[in-house]
Amino acid sequence: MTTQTSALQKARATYQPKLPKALRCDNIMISYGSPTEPATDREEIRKLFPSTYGQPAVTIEEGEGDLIDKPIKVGVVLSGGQAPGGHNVIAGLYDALKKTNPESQLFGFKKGPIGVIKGDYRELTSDYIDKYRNTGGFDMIMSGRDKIEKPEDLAACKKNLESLGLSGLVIIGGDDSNTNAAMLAEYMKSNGCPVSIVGVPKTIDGDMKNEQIETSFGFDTCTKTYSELIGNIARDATSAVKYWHFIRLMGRAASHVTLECALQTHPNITLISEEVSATGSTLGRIVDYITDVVVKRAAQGKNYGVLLVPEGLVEFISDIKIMIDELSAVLGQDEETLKSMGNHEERIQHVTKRLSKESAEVYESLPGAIREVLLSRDSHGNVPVSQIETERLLMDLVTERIRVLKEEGKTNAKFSPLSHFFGYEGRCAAPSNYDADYCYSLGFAALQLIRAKLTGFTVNVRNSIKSSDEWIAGGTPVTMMLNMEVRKGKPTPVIKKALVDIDGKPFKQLADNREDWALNDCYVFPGPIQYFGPSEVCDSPTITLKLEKS
Ligand code: FBP
Repeated sequence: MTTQTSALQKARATYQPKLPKALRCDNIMISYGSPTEPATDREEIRKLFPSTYGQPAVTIEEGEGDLIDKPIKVGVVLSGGQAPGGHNVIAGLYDALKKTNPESQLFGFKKGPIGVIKGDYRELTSDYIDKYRNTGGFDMIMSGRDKIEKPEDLAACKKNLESLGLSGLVIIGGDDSNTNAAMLAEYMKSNGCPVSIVGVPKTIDGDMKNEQIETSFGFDTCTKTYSELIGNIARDATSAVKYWHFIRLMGRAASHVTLECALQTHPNITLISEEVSATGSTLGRIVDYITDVVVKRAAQGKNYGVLLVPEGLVEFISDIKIMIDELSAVLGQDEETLKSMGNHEERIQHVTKRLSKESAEVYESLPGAIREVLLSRDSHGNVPVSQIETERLLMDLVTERIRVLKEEGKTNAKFSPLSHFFGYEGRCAAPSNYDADYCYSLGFAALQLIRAKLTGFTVNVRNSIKSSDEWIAGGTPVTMMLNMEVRKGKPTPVIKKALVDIDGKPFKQLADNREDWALNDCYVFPGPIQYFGPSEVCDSPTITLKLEKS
């Protein structure tokens, strides 16, 4: 395949990402903190991770350390959904490896964790990596959602990592993939295999964050990409003055993407799943709220507007959530029976009978297409919410509500809604300067954890809203971030997702302004990501991160 290179890509290829000061030094050491524990479920997690439980958090500092500097071989794999900056993690890892010892080698496992299980890899050389520096996408080695879980998969990975002679494997993934990294680390260590397994926090959803991990990479670029599009749509809305735009945004469970886009663009209505859950809102109440804003704007002569809805909303609506939990248990228990059924109708009938009366009613009230999607789970047990057209469901319900109000003579609103879904459009965008720098630093730091023979860690870079001289890189033991959750009907260790904190500053900023944004046209049009130009335009992190760290 011949690929043409755009002028921007050529210019971008020469961009040298920034690194924390300690990582720019020739002498690097690891500083160890106190032993760590997870916030909850300690005993269960200790039992499941006897060899890697309780490790201290670490910081990478300038100084004389005893890190490995002989030639080593390291593997890398991309896991789960695409996120801008993945290629830069690999470039940072590669550059760190070559800086330490030019004879070291990097191998990329192809198509996600299945590549590690099958031993499908390629060596990543400078010629190959250079083509991908500062580009979006995961096409350098591709990604996949397979899970290294079954005993035979763990054994196959061990065999493949050992036969390649690897000192470390870097797993670039979200909460589920980093949990998987911890399971592999535990397996390797408890079987006397000294391969370091290090995770990198990736997901556009922005929900893998905590005290030590400031943000997951990709969140910055994708929210800026979606915000550009939302701004364009808001301009169209105020120009055509005839459409209501219902925009669904990616973010499987947490609403961070939607919240950040709202802070960047000031839409008329923003639904935040975590607030819906906290207030116990039903679908009916949500529809009432939207209808109220549509009617009030129409009374001012504004038959147009912009609404943002997170893709995970349905899972947070109280009655739907109970139904989905029951459904997950049935899907876990009756997996084989359901697989043997020929068509969806048969499956739908089977599960409906197994649900409680209330949940069966909720399930049956949903459109057929949504009922079908709710019957599938990805390899980690998640509902594939990106396939649920919540924006259309809301549009239909609001249309019906307005029809009734019109019949009753209570409004003369002209409601012409259009639907949009922004998800895949943002996941492979060329990384912003923030993501390019952050990712390169994460990759560079991951190598230092391997050189220190640490395993079962997720790499971190903190202080990232400051200048790179002030960034601090280190590692967080994965067991510290775990809790037990029911997945496919069974208690399972997983990294706790960071949902939107409705007492936090980013949500408060939305809550304080949304009445104004609802009725008055306060839209902001952020425009496209800028890679060259004044620092305040090109290097600014997300509003969420700035508010959280201010
Ligand atoms: P990760 O957590 O693996 O990064 O993926 C997140 C995500 O982009 C969600 O926002 C979205 O719901 C999902 O992936 C879509 O999954 P798929 O790529 O399998 O369609």
